[in-house]
Amino acid sequence: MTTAQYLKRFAFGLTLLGLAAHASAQVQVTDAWVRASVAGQPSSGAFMTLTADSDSELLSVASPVAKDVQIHEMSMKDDVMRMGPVDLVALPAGKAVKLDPNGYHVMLMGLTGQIKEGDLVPLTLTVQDAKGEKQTVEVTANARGLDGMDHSQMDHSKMDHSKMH
Ligand SMILES: [Cu+2]
Repeated sequence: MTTAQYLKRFAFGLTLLGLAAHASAQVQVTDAWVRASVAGQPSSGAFMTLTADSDSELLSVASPVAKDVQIHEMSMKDDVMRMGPVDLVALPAGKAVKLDPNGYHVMLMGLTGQIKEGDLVPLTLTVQDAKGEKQTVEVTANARGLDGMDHSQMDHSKMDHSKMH
Protein backbone atom coordinates (compact mmCIF):
# COMPACT_ATOMS: atom_id res chain seq x y z
CA MET A 1 0.00 0.00 0.00
CA THR A 2 1.36 3.43 -0.90
CA THR A 3 1.41 6.26 1.58
CA ALA A 4 -1.34 8.02 -0.36
CA GLN A 5 -3.56 4.95 -0.18
CA TYR A 6 -2.86 4.60 3.51
CA LEU A 7 -3.74 8.23 4.17
CA LYS A 8 -6.94 7.85 2.19
CA ARG A 9 -7.98 4.86 4.28
CA PHE A 10 -7.01 6.67 7.44
CA ALA A 11 -9.11 9.68 6.47
CA PHE A 12 -12.04 7.42 5.59
CA GLY A 13 -11.72 5.74 8.97
CA LEU A 14 -11.84 9.11 10.71
CA THR A 15 -14.95 10.05 8.76
CA LEU A 16 -16.65 6.85 9.89
CA LEU A 17 -15.64 7.54 13.48
CA GLY A 18 -17.05 11.02 13.21
CA LEU A 19 -20.34 9.72 11.90
CA ALA A 20 -20.53 7.07 14.61
CA ALA A 21 -19.98 9.64 17.36
CA HIS A 22 -22.56 11.91 15.83
CA ALA A 23 -25.15 9.15 15.58
CA SER A 24 -24.78 8.00 19.19
CA ALA A 25 -26.90 10.72 20.74
CA GLN A 26 -29.08 13.18 18.94
CA VAL A 27 -30.65 16.11 20.71
CA GLN A 28 -33.04 18.32 18.81
CA VAL A 29 -33.31 21.89 20.05
CA THR A 30 -36.28 24.00 19.02
CA ASP A 31 -37.73 27.40 19.99
CA ALA A 32 -34.45 28.65 21.44
CA TRP A 33 -34.75 32.24 22.63
CA VAL A 34 -33.05 34.65 24.97
CA ARG A 35 -34.72 37.45 26.88
CA ALA A 36 -33.44 40.81 25.69
CA SER A 37 -31.85 42.97 28.40
CA VAL A 38 -31.64 46.66 29.16
CA ALA A 39 -28.28 48.45 29.29
CA GLY A 40 -26.37 47.52 32.43
CA GLN A 41 -28.60 44.57 33.29
CA PRO A 42 -26.33 41.91 34.85
CA SER A 43 -28.16 38.77 33.79
CA SER A 44 -30.79 37.27 31.53
CA GLY A 45 -32.33 33.93 30.69
CA ALA A 46 -32.30 31.53 27.75
CA PHE A 47 -35.14 29.14 26.98
CA MET A 48 -35.69 26.27 24.55
CA THR A 49 -37.24 22.87 24.02
CA LEU A 50 -34.92 19.84 24.00
CA THR A 51 -35.77 16.40 22.66
CA ALA A 52 -33.18 13.61 22.93
CA ASP A 53 -33.54 10.40 20.94
CA SER A 54 -32.02 8.37 23.77
CA ASP A 55 -31.96 8.95 27.53
CA SER A 56 -29.58 11.85 28.04
CA GLU A 57 -28.73 14.68 30.39
CA LEU A 58 -28.08 18.35 29.77
CA LEU A 59 -24.93 19.01 31.77
CA SER A 60 -23.99 22.58 31.01
CA VAL A 61 -24.42 25.53 28.72
CA ALA A 62 -21.87 28.10 27.59
CA SER A 63 -22.27 31.37 25.72
CA PRO A 64 -19.92 34.17 24.70
CA VAL A 65 -22.50 36.76 25.89
CA ALA A 66 -22.13 35.83 29.57
CA LYS A 67 -19.23 35.23 31.94
CA ASP A 68 -21.09 32.53 33.84
CA VAL A 69 -23.89 30.35 32.49
CA GLN A 70 -25.90 28.21 34.91
CA ILE A 71 -28.86 25.90 34.61
CA HIS A 72 -31.53 26.97 37.09
CA GLU A 73 -34.77 25.53 38.32
CA MET A 74 -37.76 27.46 39.59
CA SER A 75 -39.48 25.84 42.54
CA MET A 76 -42.09 26.66 45.17
CA LYS A 77 -40.89 26.54 48.76
CA ASP A 78 -43.19 27.69 51.55
CA ASP A 79 -45.34 29.51 48.98
CA VAL A 80 -42.35 31.45 47.73
CA MET A 81 -40.95 31.06 44.22
CA ARG A 82 -37.25 30.39 44.34
CA MET A 83 -34.67 29.57 41.78
CA GLY A 84 -31.31 27.95 42.07
CA PRO A 85 -28.70 26.07 40.08
CA VAL A 86 -29.09 22.38 39.29
CA ASP A 87 -26.38 19.91 38.26
CA LEU A 88 -28.23 18.65 35.23
CA VAL A 89 -31.55 18.38 33.44
CA ALA A 90 -32.74 14.86 32.58
CA LEU A 91 -33.72 14.41 28.93
CA PRO A 92 -35.73 11.17 28.72
CA ALA A 93 -35.76 9.55 25.27
CA GLY A 94 -38.33 11.07 22.94
CA LYS A 95 -39.72 13.49 25.53
CA ALA A 96 -39.78 17.20 24.76
CA VAL A 97 -38.27 18.93 27.79
CA LYS A 98 -39.05 22.62 28.04
CA LEU A 99 -36.71 25.17 29.51
CA ASP A 100 -39.09 28.05 30.18
CA PRO A 101 -39.41 30.96 32.63
CA ASN A 102 -41.50 28.78 35.00
CA GLY A 103 -39.25 25.75 35.25
CA TYR A 104 -35.75 24.93 34.20
CA HIS A 105 -34.00 27.76 32.44
CA VAL A 106 -30.54 28.77 31.38
CA MET A 107 -29.24 31.71 33.40
CA LEU A 108 -26.84 34.02 31.61
CA MET A 109 -24.94 35.70 34.45
CA GLY A 110 -22.47 38.53 34.04
CA LEU A 111 -23.61 39.70 30.62
CA THR A 112 -20.75 41.08 28.55
CA GLY A 113 -23.11 43.58 26.92
CA GLN A 114 -26.73 44.44 26.31
CA ILE A 115 -28.75 41.80 24.48
CA LYS A 116 -30.98 43.62 22.03
CA GLU A 117 -34.20 42.32 20.53
CA GLY A 118 -33.40 40.41 17.35
CA ASP A 119 -29.82 39.59 18.38
CA LEU A 120 -28.67 36.08 17.61
CA VAL A 121 -27.10 34.56 20.72
CA PRO A 122 -24.87 31.47 20.34
CA LEU A 123 -25.28 28.79 23.00
CA THR A 124 -23.17 25.65 23.34
CA LEU A 125 -24.94 22.82 25.14
CA THR A 126 -23.06 19.87 26.62
CA VAL A 127 -25.20 16.75 26.65
CA GLN A 128 -24.29 13.31 27.98
CA ASP A 129 -26.00 10.09 26.91
CA ALA A 130 -26.66 7.00 29.06
CA LYS A 131 -23.28 5.53 28.09
CA GLY A 132 -21.53 8.60 29.46
CA GLU A 133 -20.61 9.88 26.04
CA LYS A 134 -20.53 13.67 25.89
CA GLN A 135 -21.63 15.71 22.93
CA THR A 136 -21.89 19.42 22.30
CA VAL A 137 -24.85 20.97 20.54
CA GLU A 138 -24.53 24.40 18.99
CA VAL A 139 -27.69 26.49 19.18
CA THR A 140 -28.50 29.97 17.97
CA ALA A 141 -31.12 31.67 20.11
CA ASN A 142 -33.14 34.68 19.03
CA ALA A 143 -33.37 37.59 21.48
CA ARG A 144 -36.95 38.57 22.23
CA GLY A 145 -38.39 41.70 23.78
CA LEU A 146 -38.61 42.39 27.49
CA ASP A 147 -42.38 42.26 27.84
CA GLY A 148 -42.44 38.73 26.53
CA MET A 149 -45.67 39.51 24.70
CA ASP A 150 -46.24 37.97 21.35
CA HIS A 151 -47.83 40.84 19.46
CA SER A 152 -48.54 38.67 16.46
CA GLN A 153 -51.24 36.93 18.49
CA MET A 154 -53.06 40.17 19.32
CA ASP A 155 -56.15 40.85 17.30
CA HIS A 156 -56.37 44.58 16.78
CA SER A 157 -59.33 44.35 14.43
CA LYS A 158 -61.82 44.08 17.28
CA MET A 159 -60.60 47.27 18.95
CA ASP A 160 -63.14 50.05 18.98
CA HIS A 161 -61.41 53.16 17.67
CA SER A 162 -64.65 55.17 17.36
CA LYS A 163 -64.46 56.43 20.95
CA MET A 164 -60.99 57.86 20.44
CA HIS A 165 -62.25 60.99 18.66
CU1 LIG B 1 -32.46 31.63 37.19
